Amino acid sequence: MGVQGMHETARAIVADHKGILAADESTGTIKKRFDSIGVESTEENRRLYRQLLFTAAGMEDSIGGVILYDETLRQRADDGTPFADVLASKAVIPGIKVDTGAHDQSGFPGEKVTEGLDGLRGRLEEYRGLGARFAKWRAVITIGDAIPSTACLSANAHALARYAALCQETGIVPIVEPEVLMDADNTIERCYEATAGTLHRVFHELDVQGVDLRGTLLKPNMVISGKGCPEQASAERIAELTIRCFLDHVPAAVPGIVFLSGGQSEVEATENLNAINQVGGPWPLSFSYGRALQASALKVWAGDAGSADTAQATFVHRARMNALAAAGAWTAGMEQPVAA
Ligand code: 5MM
Repeated sequence: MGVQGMHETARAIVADHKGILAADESTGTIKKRFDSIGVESTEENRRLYRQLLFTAAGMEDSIGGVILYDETLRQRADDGTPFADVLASKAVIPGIKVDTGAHDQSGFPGEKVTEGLDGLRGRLEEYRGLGARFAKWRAVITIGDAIPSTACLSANAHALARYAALCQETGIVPIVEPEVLMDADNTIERCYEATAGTLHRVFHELDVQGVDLRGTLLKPNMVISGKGCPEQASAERIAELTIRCFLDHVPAAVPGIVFLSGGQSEVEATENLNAINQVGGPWPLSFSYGRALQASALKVWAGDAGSADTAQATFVHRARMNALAAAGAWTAGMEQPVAA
Protein backbone atom coordinates (compact mmCIF):
# COMPACT_ATOMS: atom_id res chain seq x y z
CA MET A 1 0.00 0.00 0.00
CA GLY A 2 1.31 3.43 -0.88
CA VAL A 3 1.40 6.44 1.40
CA GLN A 4 -2.02 7.54 0.18
CA GLY A 5 -3.48 4.13 0.99
CA MET A 6 -2.20 4.31 4.58
CA HIS A 7 -3.68 7.78 5.00
CA GLU A 8 -7.03 6.47 3.75
CA THR A 9 -6.92 3.41 6.01
CA ALA A 10 -6.20 5.51 9.08
CA ARG A 11 -9.04 7.89 8.27
CA ALA A 12 -11.46 5.06 7.41
CA ILE A 13 -11.00 3.36 10.79
CA VAL A 14 -12.34 6.42 12.62
CA ALA A 15 -14.77 7.69 9.95
CA ASP A 16 -18.35 8.49 11.01
CA HIS A 17 -17.42 8.40 14.71
CA LYS A 18 -16.51 4.72 14.54
CA GLY A 19 -13.91 3.26 16.87
CA ILE A 20 -11.85 0.11 17.36
CA LEU A 21 -12.53 -3.14 19.17
CA ALA A 22 -9.33 -4.22 20.95
CA ALA A 23 -9.68 -8.01 20.84
CA ASP A 24 -5.91 -8.59 20.94
CA GLU A 25 -5.68 -10.06 24.43
CA SER A 26 -2.59 -12.25 24.52
CA THR A 27 -2.99 -15.85 25.69
CA GLY A 28 -2.26 -14.93 29.33
CA THR A 29 -4.71 -12.01 29.40
CA ILE A 30 -7.59 -13.86 27.74
CA LYS A 31 -7.09 -16.69 30.23
CA LYS A 32 -7.64 -14.17 33.05
CA ARG A 33 -10.82 -12.93 31.35
CA PHE A 34 -12.09 -16.49 30.84
CA ASP A 35 -11.20 -17.44 34.43
CA SER A 36 -13.51 -14.63 35.58
CA ILE A 37 -16.48 -16.33 33.86
CA GLY A 38 -15.42 -19.91 34.62
CA VAL A 39 -14.59 -20.85 31.02
CA GLU A 40 -11.50 -22.86 30.12
CA SER A 41 -9.15 -20.91 27.83
CA THR A 42 -8.79 -23.43 25.01
CA GLU A 43 -8.02 -22.41 21.43
CA GLU A 44 -11.55 -23.45 20.41
CA ASN A 45 -13.24 -21.43 23.18
CA ARG A 46 -11.17 -18.40 22.22
CA ARG A 47 -12.25 -18.90 18.59
CA LEU A 48 -15.93 -19.21 19.55
CA TYR A 49 -15.83 -16.09 21.69
CA ARG A 50 -14.08 -13.97 19.08
CA GLN A 51 -16.42 -15.30 16.36
CA LEU A 52 -19.35 -14.12 18.48
CA LEU A 53 -17.92 -10.59 18.56
CA PHE A 54 -16.91 -10.38 14.91
CA THR A 55 -20.19 -11.75 13.51
CA ALA A 56 -22.46 -9.63 15.71
CA ALA A 57 -25.01 -8.00 13.39
CA GLY A 58 -24.65 -4.23 13.33
CA MET A 59 -21.24 -4.03 15.03
CA GLU A 60 -19.91 -2.61 11.77
CA ASP A 61 -22.05 0.52 12.25
CA SER A 62 -19.90 1.53 15.23
CA ILE A 63 -16.64 -0.39 14.79
CA GLY A 64 -14.21 0.58 12.01
CA GLY A 65 -11.36 -1.76 12.95
CA VAL A 66 -10.57 -4.76 15.14
CA ILE A 67 -7.17 -5.50 16.68
CA LEU A 68 -6.45 -9.22 16.58
CA TYR A 69 -3.87 -11.40 18.29
CA ASP A 70 -1.56 -13.62 16.19
CA GLU A 71 -3.61 -16.76 16.94
CA THR A 72 -6.90 -15.05 16.01
CA LEU A 73 -5.61 -13.72 12.68
CA ARG A 74 -4.95 -17.34 11.73
CA GLN A 75 -8.37 -18.63 12.86
CA ARG A 76 -11.53 -19.13 10.81
CA ALA A 77 -15.26 -18.83 11.39
CA ASP A 78 -17.43 -21.99 11.51
CA ASP A 79 -17.93 -21.84 7.72
CA GLY A 80 -14.16 -21.79 7.09
CA THR A 81 -13.85 -18.06 6.30
CA PRO A 82 -10.71 -16.54 7.84
CA PHE A 83 -11.63 -14.00 10.52
CA ALA A 84 -9.80 -11.26 8.61
CA ASP A 85 -12.17 -11.87 5.65
CA VAL A 86 -15.24 -12.01 7.92
CA LEU A 87 -14.33 -8.53 9.14
CA ALA A 88 -13.31 -7.13 5.74
CA SER A 89 -16.62 -8.33 4.22
CA LYS A 90 -18.36 -6.01 6.70
CA ALA A 91 -15.98 -3.13 5.87
CA VAL A 92 -14.33 -3.54 9.28
CA ILE A 93 -10.55 -3.24 8.90
CA PRO A 94 -8.48 -6.07 10.47
CA GLY A 95 -5.43 -5.15 12.55
CA ILE A 96 -2.79 -7.06 14.50
CA LYS A 97 -0.94 -6.64 17.79
CA VAL A 98 2.76 -7.00 17.00
CA ASP A 99 4.56 -6.23 20.25
CA THR A 100 5.63 -9.19 22.35
CA GLY A 101 4.83 -7.61 25.69
CA ALA A 102 6.16 -5.21 28.29
CA HIS A 103 9.16 -6.50 30.30
CA ASP A 104 11.06 -5.16 33.31
CA GLN A 105 13.43 -2.39 32.26
CA SER A 106 16.97 -3.19 33.28
CA GLY A 107 18.24 -0.75 35.92
CA PHE A 108 14.85 0.90 36.46
CA PRO A 109 12.86 -0.96 39.10
CA GLY A 110 9.08 -0.75 38.65
CA GLU A 111 9.32 0.30 35.01
CA LYS A 112 8.71 -1.61 31.77
CA VAL A 113 9.94 -1.51 28.24
CA THR A 114 8.02 -3.14 25.41
CA GLU A 115 9.79 -5.72 23.25
CA GLY A 116 9.18 -7.22 19.81
CA LEU A 117 11.38 -5.39 17.29
CA ASP A 118 13.55 -8.41 16.46
CA GLY A 119 12.24 -10.02 13.27
CA LEU A 120 9.38 -7.53 13.07
CA ARG A 121 9.93 -6.69 9.39
CA GLY A 122 9.32 -10.32 8.40
CA ARG A 123 6.34 -10.72 10.70
CA LEU A 124 4.71 -7.58 9.28
CA GLU A 125 5.05 -8.92 5.77
CA GLU A 126 3.38 -12.16 6.81
CA TYR A 127 0.60 -10.32 8.67
CA ARG A 128 -0.07 -8.17 5.64
CA GLY A 129 -0.46 -11.34 3.57
CA LEU A 130 -2.95 -12.62 6.14
CA GLY A 131 -5.07 -9.46 5.73
CA ALA A 132 -3.89 -7.07 8.46
CA ARG A 133 -4.03 -3.41 7.37
CA PHE A 134 -3.00 -1.83 10.65
CA ALA A 135 -0.95 -2.84 13.68
CA LYS A 136 -0.65 -1.99 17.34
CA TRP A 137 2.25 -1.70 19.80
CA ARG A 138 1.61 -0.84 23.45
CA ALA A 139 4.12 0.85 25.74
CA VAL A 140 3.36 0.81 29.46
CA ILE A 141 4.26 3.83 31.62
CA THR A 142 3.87 3.56 35.39
CA ILE A 143 3.34 6.45 37.81
CA GLY A 144 5.10 6.05 41.17
CA ASP A 145 7.81 7.51 43.39
CA ALA A 146 10.20 9.32 41.01
CA ILE A 147 8.79 7.46 38.00
CA PRO A 148 8.25 7.55 35.09
CA SER A 149 11.96 8.07 34.52
CA THR A 150 13.42 9.76 31.46
CA ALA A 151 15.07 6.42 30.62
CA CYS A 152 11.71 4.65 30.52
CA LEU A 153 10.01 7.32 28.43
CA SER A 154 12.94 7.47 26.07
CA ALA A 155 13.34 3.69 25.57
CA ASN A 156 9.62 3.20 24.96
CA ALA A 157 9.30 6.18 22.62
CA HIS A 158 12.28 4.95 20.62
CA ALA A 159 10.77 1.46 20.27
CA LEU A 160 7.35 2.87 19.30
CA ALA A 161 8.95 4.97 16.58
CA ARG A 162 11.03 2.09 15.21
CA TYR A 163 7.92 -0.10 15.15
CA ALA A 164 5.91 2.64 13.41
CA ALA A 165 8.58 3.14 10.74
CA LEU A 166 8.72 -0.60 10.02
CA CYS A 167 4.93 -0.77 9.72
CA GLN A 168 4.82 2.07 7.22
CA GLU A 169 7.59 0.45 5.15
CA THR A 170 5.20 -2.53 4.77
CA GLY A 171 2.15 -0.34 4.06
CA ILE A 172 0.59 -1.07 7.45
CA VAL A 173 -0.86 1.77 9.55
CA PRO A 174 0.79 1.77 13.00
CA ILE A 175 -1.32 2.47 16.06
CA VAL A 176 1.02 4.07 18.54
CA GLU A 177 -0.12 3.20 22.07
CA PRO A 178 1.74 4.80 24.97
CA GLU A 179 -0.40 3.88 28.00
CA VAL A 180 0.13 5.76 31.25
CA LEU A 181 -1.46 3.33 33.71
CA MET A 182 -4.32 4.50 35.94
CA ASP A 183 -3.69 1.83 38.61
CA ALA A 184 -1.93 4.00 41.23
CA ASP A 185 -3.29 6.54 43.73
CA ASN A 186 -2.04 9.63 41.91
CA THR A 187 -4.03 12.79 41.26
CA ILE A 188 -5.26 13.75 37.81
CA GLU A 189 -2.64 16.53 37.77
CA ARG A 190 0.11 13.91 38.15
CA CYS A 191 -1.41 11.93 35.28
CA TYR A 192 -1.38 15.14 33.22
CA GLU A 193 2.36 15.58 33.82
CA ALA A 194 3.20 11.96 33.03
CA THR A 195 1.01 11.94 29.91
CA ALA A 196 2.45 15.25 28.69
CA GLY A 197 6.02 13.96 29.15
CA THR A 198 5.18 10.70 27.41
CA LEU A 199 3.50 12.30 24.41
CA HIS A 200 6.31 14.83 24.07
CA ARG A 201 8.91 12.04 23.82
CA VAL A 202 6.81 9.90 21.52
CA PHE A 203 6.15 12.63 18.94
CA HIS A 204 9.78 13.73 19.08
CA GLU A 205 10.93 10.17 18.26
CA LEU A 206 8.29 9.71 15.55
CA ASP A 207 9.65 12.88 13.95
CA VAL A 208 13.32 11.86 14.34
CA GLN A 209 12.61 8.48 12.73
CA GLY A 210 10.67 9.95 9.80
CA VAL A 211 7.27 8.48 10.58
CA ASP A 212 4.45 9.93 8.46
CA LEU A 213 1.94 11.09 11.06
CA ARG A 214 -0.93 11.10 8.56
CA GLY A 215 -0.54 7.33 8.27
CA THR A 216 -0.73 6.64 12.02
CA LEU A 217 -3.33 6.59 14.80
CA LEU A 218 -2.61 7.46 18.44
CA LYS A 219 -4.03 5.22 21.19
CA PRO A 220 -3.44 6.99 24.51
CA ASN A 221 -4.87 6.98 28.02
CA MET A 222 -7.23 9.76 29.02
CA VAL A 223 -5.85 12.23 31.57
CA ILE A 224 -7.60 10.78 34.60
CA SER A 225 -7.23 10.24 38.37
CA GLY A 226 -5.44 7.08 39.51
CA LYS A 227 -7.86 4.36 40.67
CA GLY A 228 -6.71 4.71 44.29
CA CYS A 229 -6.87 8.52 44.42
CA PRO A 230 -9.38 9.61 47.07
CA GLU A 231 -10.44 12.58 44.91
CA GLN A 232 -11.76 11.29 41.61
CA ALA A 233 -11.95 13.98 38.92
CA SER A 234 -15.29 14.57 37.17
CA ALA A 235 -15.85 13.77 33.49
CA GLU A 236 -15.74 17.51 32.76
CA ARG A 237 -12.32 17.86 34.44
CA ILE A 238 -11.02 14.76 32.65
CA ALA A 239 -12.16 16.26 29.34
CA GLU A 240 -10.66 19.67 30.09
CA LEU A 241 -7.21 18.31 31.06
CA THR A 242 -7.14 15.64 28.35
CA ILE A 243 -7.81 18.15 25.58
CA ARG A 244 -5.39 20.70 27.06
CA CYS A 245 -2.63 18.08 27.23
CA PHE A 246 -3.27 16.81 23.71
CA LEU A 247 -3.48 20.27 22.16
CA ASP A 248 -0.01 20.95 23.56
CA HIS A 249 1.59 17.66 22.51
CA VAL A 250 -0.22 15.99 19.58
CA PRO A 251 0.12 17.46 16.07
CA ALA A 252 -3.14 18.16 14.23
CA ALA A 253 -1.84 15.99 11.35
CA VAL A 254 -2.63 12.84 13.38
CA PRO A 255 -5.81 11.51 11.69
CA GLY A 256 -7.37 10.11 14.85
CA ILE A 257 -6.98 9.64 18.58
CA VAL A 258 -8.51 6.39 19.84
CA PHE A 259 -8.49 6.20 23.62
CA LEU A 260 -7.94 3.01 25.60
CA SER A 261 -10.25 2.37 28.58
CA GLY A 262 -7.50 1.31 30.99
CA GLY A 263 -9.70 -0.20 33.70
CA GLN A 264 -12.58 2.31 33.66
CA SER A 265 -16.03 0.76 33.88
CA GLU A 266 -17.95 0.49 30.63
CA VAL A 267 -20.21 3.45 31.31
CA GLU A 268 -17.39 5.62 32.73
CA ALA A 269 -15.35 5.06 29.56
CA THR A 270 -18.35 6.15 27.48
CA GLU A 271 -19.20 9.13 29.67
CA ASN A 272 -15.61 10.39 29.65
CA LEU A 273 -15.25 9.99 25.88
CA ASN A 274 -18.48 11.90 25.43
CA ALA A 275 -17.25 14.73 27.67
CA ILE A 276 -13.95 14.84 25.76
CA ASN A 277 -15.86 15.23 22.49
CA GLN A 278 -18.00 17.97 23.94
CA VAL A 279 -14.79 19.96 24.40
CA GLY A 280 -13.35 18.68 21.09
CA GLY A 281 -10.08 19.24 19.22
CA PRO A 282 -8.68 19.15 15.68
CA TRP A 283 -8.69 15.31 15.52
CA PRO A 284 -11.48 12.70 15.53
CA LEU A 285 -11.59 11.56 19.18
CA SER A 286 -12.79 7.99 19.37
CA PHE A 287 -12.21 4.70 21.21
CA SER A 288 -10.10 1.56 21.01
CA TYR A 289 -11.50 -0.25 24.01
CA GLY A 290 -10.88 -3.81 25.15
CA ARG A 291 -12.48 -4.25 28.56
CA ALA A 292 -14.93 -1.35 28.21
CA LEU A 293 -16.46 -2.94 25.08
CA GLN A 294 -16.38 -6.56 26.18
CA ALA A 295 -16.92 -6.85 29.95
CA SER A 296 -20.72 -7.20 29.94
CA ALA A 297 -20.86 -9.27 26.75
CA LEU A 298 -18.28 -11.68 28.18
CA LYS A 299 -20.35 -12.15 31.35
CA VAL A 300 -23.56 -12.71 29.39
CA TRP A 301 -21.89 -15.31 27.13
CA ALA A 302 -20.09 -17.20 29.92
CA GLY A 303 -19.28 -19.98 27.47
CA ASP A 304 -22.95 -20.83 26.80
CA ALA A 305 -23.88 -21.07 23.10
CA GLY A 306 -27.50 -20.41 24.10
CA SER A 307 -26.53 -16.93 25.34
CA ALA A 308 -24.63 -15.95 22.21
CA ASP A 309 -27.42 -13.78 20.74
CA THR A 310 -27.84 -11.78 23.96
CA ALA A 311 -24.07 -11.44 24.31
CA GLN A 312 -23.87 -10.09 20.75
CA ALA A 313 -26.67 -7.59 21.42
CA THR A 314 -24.87 -6.50 24.61
CA PHE A 315 -21.63 -5.93 22.69
CA VAL A 316 -23.35 -4.04 19.86
CA HIS A 317 -25.13 -1.81 22.37
CA ARG A 318 -21.80 -0.94 24.04
CA ALA A 319 -20.19 -0.21 20.66
CA ARG A 320 -23.14 2.01 19.69
CA MET A 321 -22.95 3.96 22.96
CA ASN A 322 -19.27 4.64 22.33
CA ALA A 323 -19.84 5.75 18.73
CA LEU A 324 -22.45 8.19 20.08
CA ALA A 325 -19.87 9.36 22.64
CA ALA A 326 -17.35 9.83 19.83
CA ALA A 327 -19.86 12.29 18.37
CA GLY A 328 -20.44 13.92 21.78
CA ALA A 329 -24.06 12.83 21.46
CA TRP A 330 -24.40 10.25 24.26
CA THR A 331 -26.64 10.70 27.30
CA ALA A 332 -26.99 8.43 30.33
CA GLY A 333 -30.65 7.84 29.43
CA MET A 334 -29.54 5.88 26.34
CA GLU A 335 -28.02 3.14 28.51
CA GLN A 336 -29.70 -0.20 29.05
CA PRO A 337 -29.31 -2.21 32.27
CA VAL A 338 -25.80 -3.68 32.59
CA ALA A 339 -25.53 -7.49 32.80
CA ALA A 340 -25.36 -8.85 36.37
C1 5MM B 1 -7.25 -5.98 24.85
O1 5MM B 1 -6.10 -5.80 25.68
C2 5MM B 1 -4.92 -5.53 24.92
C3 5MM B 1 -3.96 -6.62 25.06
O2 5MM B 1 -3.40 -6.72 26.32
P1 5MM B 1 -2.27 -7.86 26.60
O3 5MM B 1 -1.17 -7.67 25.64
O4 5MM B 1 -1.88 -7.58 28.03
O5 5MM B 1 -2.94 -9.18 26.47
C4 5MM B 1 -4.40 -4.16 25.31
O6 5MM B 1 -3.22 -3.77 24.67
C5 5MM B 1 -5.44 -3.20 24.90
O7 5MM B 1 -5.45 -3.07 23.51
C6 5MM B 1 -5.29 -1.84 25.50
O8 5MM B 1 -4.66 -1.83 26.74
C7 5MM B 1 -6.67 -1.23 25.67
O9 5MM B 1 -7.49 -2.13 26.34
P2 5MM B 1 -8.39 -1.59 27.51
O10 5MM B 1 -9.00 -2.81 28.13
O11 5MM B 1 -7.48 -0.83 28.44
O12 5MM B 1 -9.41 -0.68 26.84
